[in-house]
Parts: sequence; structure tokens; C-alpha cells
Amino acid sequence: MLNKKVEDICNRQVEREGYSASLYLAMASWAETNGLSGVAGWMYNQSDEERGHMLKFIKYINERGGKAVIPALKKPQAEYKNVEDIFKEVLKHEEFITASINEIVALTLDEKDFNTHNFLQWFVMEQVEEEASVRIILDKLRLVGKNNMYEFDRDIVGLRKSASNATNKP
Ligand code: OFO
Repeated sequence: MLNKKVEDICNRQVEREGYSASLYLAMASWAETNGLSGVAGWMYNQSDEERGHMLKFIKYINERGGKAVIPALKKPQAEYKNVEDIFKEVLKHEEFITASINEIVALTLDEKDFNTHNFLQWFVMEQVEEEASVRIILDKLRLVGKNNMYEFDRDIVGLRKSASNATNKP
């Protein structure tokens, strides 16, 4: 049975994962309406993954005798300067999510909730992978510069998370 503190912080994460899904949908929509179908595809995919993360938390909370609360989500930013601006925002957001997951991990140790601690290990690894994949994209963006967005948009299709981490999936 989840204690109230752990249940509440897991519900906070339901909201944060849901917001991640919305944020990446907003970015997908921006990219799609700016002729960047490769970037849009990456963002749609990422949004689906985030919904998967939210579902993992919802199901875990309910399975452990808590009650998952489906939150209202704040409206994500709709306009962006350019693709680099978008991916810088993605990295900032993922770093925030990593810190958020780490806070839950720390609480589970304080509360001696080793089941939830174990459940969270998948997310700890996922965050390493997500941050790394966005940093690779930002490096590539710096290399291509602003003038070769056509090529970048085509290449990003191959820049999904590395195959070596393919087992770390929801
Ligand atoms: Fe982007 O990993 Fe969940 O939020």
C-alpha cells in the first residue's frame, strides 16, 4: 500500500508526464505548420512516449492501493523561434523531469518504500537516455547551422534513441 506522501508525489508526476506529452504535441504542431515534417514526427513520437510514462504512473498508483488523479494541464507554449529554440526547451524540460524523478527516488528511500523505489528505476534509466538523445540533436543542429534545415529535418528521422537502449521501453 502506498503511503500518502508517496502517492501524492507520484500523482504530481502523473501531471508532469501529461504536461510533457502536451508540450511535445504543441512543438509537433509548430513544426508541422512550419514545413518541418521530420521534426514534427520526432515530436509526435516523443509525445506518445510521454503519454506512456503518464500511464505507467497511473497504473502503478492504482495497483498499489492509491488513487491516480487525472489532472488539468496548463497550456503549453505554441510559438517558437526556430528548431534550436525548440530542442533547447526540450532539454531544459527533460532536465526538470530528471530532477523530479530523482526527488521521488529520494522520498522512497526516506519512506523505506522499496517497491516504488524499484518501479522508478526504469524512469531513472529513461531520463539518461532522453537527455542524451536531445543533446545529440542539439550538437547536430550546431553543426548544420541555420541554413541547412532541410537536411536536418530529413536526418532527424534517424536520430531516435539509440538501438542499444531499445529494451528500455514502456
Ligand atoms: Fe521525457 O520522459 Fe517522461 O517526461
